[in-house]
Amino acid sequence: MSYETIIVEQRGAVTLVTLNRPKALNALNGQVLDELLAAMAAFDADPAQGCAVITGSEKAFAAGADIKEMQAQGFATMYGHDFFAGWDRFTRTRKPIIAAVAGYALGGGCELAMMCDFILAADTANFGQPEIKLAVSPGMGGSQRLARAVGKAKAMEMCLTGRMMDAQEAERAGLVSRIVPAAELVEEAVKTAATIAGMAPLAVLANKEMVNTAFETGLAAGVQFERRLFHGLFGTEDQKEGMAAFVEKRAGVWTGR
Ligand code: CO8
Repeated sequence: MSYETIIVEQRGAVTLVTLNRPKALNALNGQVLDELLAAMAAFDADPAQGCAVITGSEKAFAAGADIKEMQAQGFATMYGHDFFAGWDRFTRTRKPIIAAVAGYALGGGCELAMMCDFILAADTANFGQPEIKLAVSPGMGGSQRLARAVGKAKAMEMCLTGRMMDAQEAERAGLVSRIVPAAELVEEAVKTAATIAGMAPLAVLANKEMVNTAFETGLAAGVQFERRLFHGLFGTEDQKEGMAAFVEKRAGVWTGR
């Protein structure tokens, strides 16, 4: 499939998706959503692909949902069409997705980064939920995911004032996993994704699913869920191979079964 607002490349077992609306600082409109959903569905369905990276430009990961597209909308169309509900499908991608963020990740851009499984930030990254300045609010999960990621105080201040958080503050607050120099961001993200793609595929799915469950459930139920998935992995060929390879001091060779 050919895309107009994103560029999709395969680097070995890594799918690299670059948001590509430079004139609008990668603002997320309906076409970006449709194309990202199609790209993620193809990625998830391709057994040769193990991990994805989503990135933007040096200046902007994405400067938000497309304000020009939303400007004329009213309650009836927004509510009637459940505007932005499509993004929930993005979060149901089963294989891991890394957000590689340089420059602005604002509004929907910050929300998209937080919908990915973790964020690698360039030292130039700036995160924010400035929707209140437009007399609206986050609408793609930002108030919920930011509060879970950085806690109430910072999330509340950012949503109420629109203040941006730079990469250093974001790392201290736990919003991003690591900061890397901007010039190395995509290369480092692809390298990290390749490491993940080199793991046993069912173990990758299980690890992603159990960490995500931590945000959906209480501790006892989450621990139980983890243990059951852990037990389940002992039904895979790759568990036998992984433990045999350790004992025999060699690298494991995965079948995905
Ligand atoms: N939507 C549409 N176009 C945008 C957006 C955007 N979010 N951001 C930037 N652009 C466009 C600008 O309009 C401009 O276009 P043009 O050249 O045609 O005038 C171009 O990108 C370049 O932008 P600037 O000239 O403003 O570039 P600067 O370097 O001066 O500033 C900023 C960069 C600070 C990032 C600035 O562009 C900015 O503040 N952008 C808007 C940030 C923002 O408010 N984002 C939140 C949007 S709302 C949202 O994401 C979720 C809403 C949830 C609604 C819930 C509904 C259910």
